[in-house]
Parts: sequence; C-alpha cells; structure tokens
Amino acid sequence: MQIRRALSLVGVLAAVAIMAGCSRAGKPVLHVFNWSDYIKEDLVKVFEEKYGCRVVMDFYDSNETMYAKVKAGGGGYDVIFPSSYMVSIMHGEGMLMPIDRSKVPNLKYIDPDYTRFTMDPGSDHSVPYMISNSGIGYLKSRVPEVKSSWGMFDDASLAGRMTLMNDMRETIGAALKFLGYSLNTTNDFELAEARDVVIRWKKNIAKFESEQYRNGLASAEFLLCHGYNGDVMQVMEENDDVGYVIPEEGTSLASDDMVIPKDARNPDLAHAFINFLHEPEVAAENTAYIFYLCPNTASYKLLDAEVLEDPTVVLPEALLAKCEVIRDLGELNEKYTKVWDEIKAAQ
Ligand code: SPD
Repeated sequence: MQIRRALSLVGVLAAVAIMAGCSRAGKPVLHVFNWSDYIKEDLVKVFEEKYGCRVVMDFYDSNETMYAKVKAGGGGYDVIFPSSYMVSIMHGEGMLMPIDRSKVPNLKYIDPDYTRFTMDPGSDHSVPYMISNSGIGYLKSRVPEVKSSWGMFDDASLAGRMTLMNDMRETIGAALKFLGYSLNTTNDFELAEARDVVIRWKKNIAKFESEQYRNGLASAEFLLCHGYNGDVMQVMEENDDVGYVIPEEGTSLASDDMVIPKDARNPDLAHAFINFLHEPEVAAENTAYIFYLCPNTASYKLLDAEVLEDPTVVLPEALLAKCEVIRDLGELNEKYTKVWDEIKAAQ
C-alpha cells in the first residue's frame, strides 16, 4: 500500500516537472533572456512553430544587469546570452548546466577562428552566438570632422549630445584603450588614469546609456554615441546619415555565447533553440538582419559577400591586432566595480 502511494507520488512529481515547462494552453514555454535587438524576431516565430512551443523573451543591456537579476534568483530562464567573460564568471559560480553536445549537432559548424574569442572553446557549458565589437556611431552631417578615436568624447563642442555605454567593462575599457593600455589591465595606476579620463568625458556626455542611443541617433537627439557595431548598423539601414567608426586605438571584441542556467525548467527545448540558431540558413538570416557575425562556417556561403567584406563586421587584421576580448579577471574583477562606482559618484 505504502509502495503504491509512493509510486503515485513519483508519477505526480514527474507530471509536475513536465508541466512546469508548459503554459496554461499546454504548449511548452521557453524563457529566453537576451540583449535587446539581438535576434530576428521572425526566426523565433519559426522556432515556435517548428517545436510547437512559445518563446517568452526578456531583454537586458549589460552583462552585469543580467548577472545581478539571475544571481538574485530572478527570471527562471532557459537560455541566456552572456559575453564570454560573464560565461566564465557564471560557470565559476556553478550557475550553468553543461551543454549536451549530442543535442547540438550544429556545433560542427562553429568557426574555429572565433573560438579564440570565447573562454570555453570546447563548448562545455556555452555555445558561441554572435561576435560583436564596440565603437562610435555618429551623424555624418553633424559631426563631419569625426575622428576614429575615443578622444571624440573630449570634444566639448558636442557636449550634452553624446552618450557613453552604461557598462563598466566597455566604458572603462574604452578609456584604457584610449590611453594605450590593455582593457584587461589590473594595474592600479592604469585603472586610476582611465577612471579620470571617463570622469572627464562624463562632463561632455548626456548620460551613460546602452540601448536608447539607437533611437537618439535616429532622431538626432544624440550626435555621437558609444555603441555596438550591429546596433548602429541597424540604425544605418534606416538612415544614411548615420556612420560607425572603430577607434584606431583599438576596442573590445565580444563573443556573446548561449548558456543554459542550472535551474532551467526546459533544458531539452533550450538545447533545441541553441541548435536551431546554428542551422546555417537561420544563422545567415539572423546575421543579415542584426548585422552581427554568427561564427557559423556553413552560414558564410549563404551571406552576401558585402556582409563578410564589411570591415565593421569582420575586422581587418591590423585593427584586430589592437583589439581585445574582455576577460574574466577572477577576484580582480572587483577593481573595475570600484572604479565604476567612483566614476558614477564623481560630480
Ligand atoms: N544589442 C546588443 C548587442 C550586444 C553586443 N555584445 C555585447 C558585448 C558586451 N561586452
């Protein structure tokens, strides 16, 4: 009798576990947490139809805001898209599920050239999604003398009409590159110099902002913005007056990767989603739409040559040599948090 009751309890628990991933209409639900403007929505619909599921998306504007929410237990996400340094932090804290490679056969298409950008080249707990860089978006008619330099943020004639990213590693990183230092430095003197540069720039900017600058450029509220290549390119598609330059001092490169949190409710569907985004046709369509490079070799043949020849998507070697991927610095990440707090507090 007791055994029968125990067995029926197991059955109930199993049903609850399966239903946990289902919406009220009975369809499984995939909860995704992604950067804003970082996926072609039509492709998500294709996935929903193919897998008979619903995808619910939330968005974030920096690795740190995403991490804070997930760490605090928020979201209940199945797939998240952190940059590789944040993947490393989350993995180190036991927050990620291992990738079951048998469920992601499209891993065979990952471009080995770009695995140097990730901190998990074997895709043990993450799968590369897109390669991005940061630079300067600007209005050609209003800033005709633009220079490919982070020093543009010293231009007082643009005061109040510029933005810097609200992102500690990106913005401190820009100042470090401007000064000729590594954006992964842990040298206190270099970090203090970079802090002072950002505090100086702060006097010229309207705000620290990482999402709305796109609209600000489109409406000419902002004339020059620190932004991501694909985001600015998306605005350029609609507005010929928008340009994008990568500062000659170098910039940050990112591999934004797909991960499955340890507490994901629907890991099978999460693996299917990751695999779907690496179907060559899907990867090519996504890249052509969001203007970031999906490091998927089979998709390259399906892209217009102009995408792969665009120097803001695939950086020329000479510029690439001056750029760096943001790294997880372990306990020393704290130094960047301290500098960022000082920047925010400065008048
Ligand atoms: N629309 C946001 C695109 C994000 C690009 N990569 C972010 C890298 C952060 N270091």
